[in-house]
Amino acid sequence: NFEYAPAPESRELAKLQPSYQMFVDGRFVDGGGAPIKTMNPATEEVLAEVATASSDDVDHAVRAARRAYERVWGRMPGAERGKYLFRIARLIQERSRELAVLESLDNGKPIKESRDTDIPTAAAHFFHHAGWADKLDYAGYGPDPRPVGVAAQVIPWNFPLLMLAWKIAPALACGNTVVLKPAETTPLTALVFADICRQAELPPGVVNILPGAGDIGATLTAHPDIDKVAFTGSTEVGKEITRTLAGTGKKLTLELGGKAANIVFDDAPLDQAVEGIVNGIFFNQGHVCCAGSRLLVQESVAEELLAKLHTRVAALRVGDPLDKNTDVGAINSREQLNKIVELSNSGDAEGAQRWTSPCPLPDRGLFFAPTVFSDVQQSMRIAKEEIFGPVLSVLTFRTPDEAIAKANNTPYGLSAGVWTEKGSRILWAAQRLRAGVVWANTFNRFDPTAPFGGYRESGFGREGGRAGLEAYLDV
Ligand code: TXE
Repeated sequence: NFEYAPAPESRELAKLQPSYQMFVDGRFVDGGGAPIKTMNPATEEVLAEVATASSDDVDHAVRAARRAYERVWGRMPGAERGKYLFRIARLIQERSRELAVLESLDNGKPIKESRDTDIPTAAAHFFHHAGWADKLDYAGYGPDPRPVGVAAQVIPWNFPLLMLAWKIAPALACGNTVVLKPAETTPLTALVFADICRQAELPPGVVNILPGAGDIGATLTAHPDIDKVAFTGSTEVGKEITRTLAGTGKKLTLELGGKAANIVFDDAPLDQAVEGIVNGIFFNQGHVCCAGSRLLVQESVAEELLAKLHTRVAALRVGDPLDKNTDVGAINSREQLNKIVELSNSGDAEGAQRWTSPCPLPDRGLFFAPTVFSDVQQSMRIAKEEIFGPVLSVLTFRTPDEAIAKANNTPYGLSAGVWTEKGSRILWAAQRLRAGVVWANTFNRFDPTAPFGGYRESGFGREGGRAGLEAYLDV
């Protein structure tokens, strides 16, 4: 183990405030709920106190969003809305350093990921959707598509600003107004985003940000004056929201859990595949709905691949999220760490072979060493359940048909990866894999032009690109 203390200048770079208010109707206000303390998972120290909403605040925010929709935003010409979105995109870029440091402090993710992925991709989503705002007639959903109205959006803690961008950018481009609830452990960048909306002079009520726990998410999504609900989070809560909304006529899209297969065929370039496997499961500590958490490798190359994988994973640097050289940061919460520990222990109990990276870990904070389980059977919990941590389960197959059968043997259907030199095999596999996203010879690539979303218990609806607009339009 090694001693670890975060660099003191990080708080300045993140412009960290001792307390944060919520954002309703264009103003920062105190909430009626009990304030929550958000912490730095790398040290378990409190970062800031954050106001939370009460049920009355939810009602107030939904009314503000309704007024803004009816009086201003829903009637504004698309070209005008687009200008606001472009402005927001540029402000995210201008404040990217502050946002990246704040995201890494609040979430625990490595700074190189928040700097190179989360924040730039969030800006890219606003740029992309700014371009749609005056071209909705060309979206392919018929002439003169209308906005849906007021959207309730609930997001998780794994990509706090990026999930916000995936939700808010298309909603606003299509003329809807929103009330968004960030996750209770990562509310900070959403509140900086609120400040960006203020800086962009977005009309009051178009975007409202209400921090709070799950009960506020439930109150918000069930509010009678909400027209559309967009949720990213656990499959369990997704099912609960589906039951609550049944019969209400509200539009719903869900982006839930996954247990993606990353399939390596015997003709794959193995060194390249190793990089993709590592990125697939250790990116963002494995807190990724589309993480390549099941490695399916063809038997004839399994031994060679596993040896290469161990060497590569042993070289990953785990620790200080604000160190530019860190590859794997902190686990976001103690609750999540406990879940990872519990599921990993079930792997031992069910007879899988655990290999743990020999990397040193910081002496405090929430960390989990990169772990690879081999000899995994399909019946084991670590092959079936979403671990949402830096833990890879390795299974083998003999024939391509067996690979597809094993990959599809899951109630989820969000993503999959295929590693092969044969183009025809990529197309063959993509046709058969029941996954909303199939990556070929790469993994975890995100682009605002590409629709993202799942099948089955991974949810429904798409985010990104032309397909993502459908959720926010009435045709
Ligand atoms: O999710 P929750 P949690 C998976 C992952 C993880 C597990 C639990 O396996 O280990 O879920 O994570 C809000 N009505 N994913 O407990 O509870 C909540 O406040 C409305 C995969 O963090 O689903 C937060 O804002 N909202 C996933 C958001 O829902 C409710 C990302 C997500 O929290 C609510 C996160 C309710 N009844 C976890 N209850 C992915 N798809 O990437 C809670 N919330």
